[in-house]
Amino acid sequence: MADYRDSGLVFPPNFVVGSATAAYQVEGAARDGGRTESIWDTFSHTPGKTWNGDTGDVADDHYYRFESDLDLMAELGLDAYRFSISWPRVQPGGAGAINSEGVSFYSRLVDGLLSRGIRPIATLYHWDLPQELEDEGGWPERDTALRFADYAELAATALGDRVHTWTTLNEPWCSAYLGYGSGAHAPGRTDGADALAAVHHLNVAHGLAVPRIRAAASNSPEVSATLNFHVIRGEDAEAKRRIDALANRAFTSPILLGRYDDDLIADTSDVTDWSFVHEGDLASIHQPLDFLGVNYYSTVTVQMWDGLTVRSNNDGHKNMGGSPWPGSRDVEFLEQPGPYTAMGWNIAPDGLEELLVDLHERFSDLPLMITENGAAFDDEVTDGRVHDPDRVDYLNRHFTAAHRAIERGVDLRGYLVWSLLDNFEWGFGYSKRFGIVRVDYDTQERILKDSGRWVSEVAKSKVTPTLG
Ligand code: PNW
Repeated sequence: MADYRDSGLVFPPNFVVGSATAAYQVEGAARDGGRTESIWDTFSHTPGKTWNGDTGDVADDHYYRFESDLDLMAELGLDAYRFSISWPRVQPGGAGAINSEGVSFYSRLVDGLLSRGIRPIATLYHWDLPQELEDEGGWPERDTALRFADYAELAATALGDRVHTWTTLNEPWCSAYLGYGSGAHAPGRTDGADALAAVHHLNVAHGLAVPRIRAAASNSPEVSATLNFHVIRGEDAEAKRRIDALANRAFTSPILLGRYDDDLIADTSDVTDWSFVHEGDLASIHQPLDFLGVNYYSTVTVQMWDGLTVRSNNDGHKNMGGSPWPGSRDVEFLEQPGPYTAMGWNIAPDGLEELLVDLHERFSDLPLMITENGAAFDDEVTDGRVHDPDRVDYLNRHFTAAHRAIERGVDLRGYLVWSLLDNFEWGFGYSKRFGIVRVDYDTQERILKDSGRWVSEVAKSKVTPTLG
C-alpha cells in the first residue's frame, strides 16, 4: 500500500471536520412518535435478511438519548453533524400532512446542534422509504419521485429556517442496485430492469427536490446530493468503462451534466429500453448544486470474464440473490490486495485522492465534501477503553489523501467521518462497528474510542496529530 501516513498536516481554518449517522441506523423508537414503517423495518423483520435477525427497533436509542449524544459531539469539538431525517417519522405513510411530533424531534436536534456551535447537515433520504410507497411500486415507479419532492418541501419548510446545508439522497447507487438488483438491501427485490428504473427515478427525485428545498428554506440553503463512488482498478479498459458507467456516471452524468451516457444505454439494452426517461426529465434532474457529497470507503478491481473460468465472487459485494450490476454478467470482480477492514473492503487511501482530483477536474471546480469515510474493525474493550489503532491508521491515511487532494487544487470543504456511533450496519446488523464512539447494545453506554480522540484533535486544531 502506498504510504499515506503523514502527520502534522494543516487543514484550512474553515475546513469542516465532523461525523455522520443515518436515522434508521441510530434512532430506534421505530414505533414511537407517530412514525410508520419503512422498507427497512419490513426487511429487517423478515427472517434471513439481516445478520442475526437484527433490526433498527432500538439501535442506539438516539431518539431518546440525543441530548447526551449532542454533549458528546460538543466535547469532541465537531464542526458539523450529518444526520438523516426519517421520511416516515416526518410524513407517516409517505403522503399527506406533516407529523408534528416527528418534526419536533429533528427540531430539537437542530436547536441542540446550533446551541453547541455544531453545523447541522441534513440528509433527506438515507434509505428509509415509507413502506406504503414501496407497496405502490417503490423507486421503479415514477410517482415515488414526486412524493419525495413533496416530502422534501415539507421538511425544508419545517427546518429550513435553521438548517443551512441539505443533501437530497444518500448513495442512490445502494438504493437502486442493492435494493432492487441484488436484493441485499431493502426492499430486497432482484430485477435488473427495476434497478435501472430506480436509478432514473432517484435521479428525478433529486432534481425535483432541489428547487423545492431552495424555495421552502428561508436562509438561502446549500443543496447537494451524496454519491458513493466506485474507484475502479484493473488493466481491462472495457470492464472499467462498463462498471464506471453503471456505478458512477449513471448518477454524475444526469445530475451534473444533464444527460445519460450513450454507452450506459447501450450496455444495458438487453435489460431495459430506458422508456422510463420522459421528455424534460434530464433538464429537471440537472440542477445547480452548491457542492457534491462524496462517500468513499474502498476500490473495486474488474476484468472482462472469459466465460469459462469459475468466478469466485461475481458481484464484488458477496451479496445473495441477484446482481447489483444489471447488464454486466460478463464483468468479473477480482479479489483485491489487502489490508482489509472487518467488512472485507481493501484499504486504499490513494483511491480517495484520485477520486477527489478526478471529480474536481471533470466537473470544473465543483466544491466537494467528504460526507462519509470510515472503517469497521473488531474493536475490543479493555479496562473501559477502546484502543482502535487500525481505525486511527485508516483515518490518518485517508485524511492524508484528502490533504494531498487539497494541495492539488481540489475545493474540498470538509470531512465527515462515518460514523459518530457504532450502529445498525444494514444487512450486517450490529456485527460491524464503524463508530468513533463505541455503543454497548445491552446498556446503551457510550465509550469514546482512541479514533474519537484522534478526530477530536483534528476538529479542534485542524492539524493531524502525530501517531505514537
Ligand atoms: C454506506 N457497497 O453504505 C452508507 O451510506 C452507510 O449508511 C453505511 O453504514 C456505510 O456506508 C458503511 O457501509 C454502503 O456495497 C453500503 O458498496 C454498501 C456499499 C457501499 C456503501
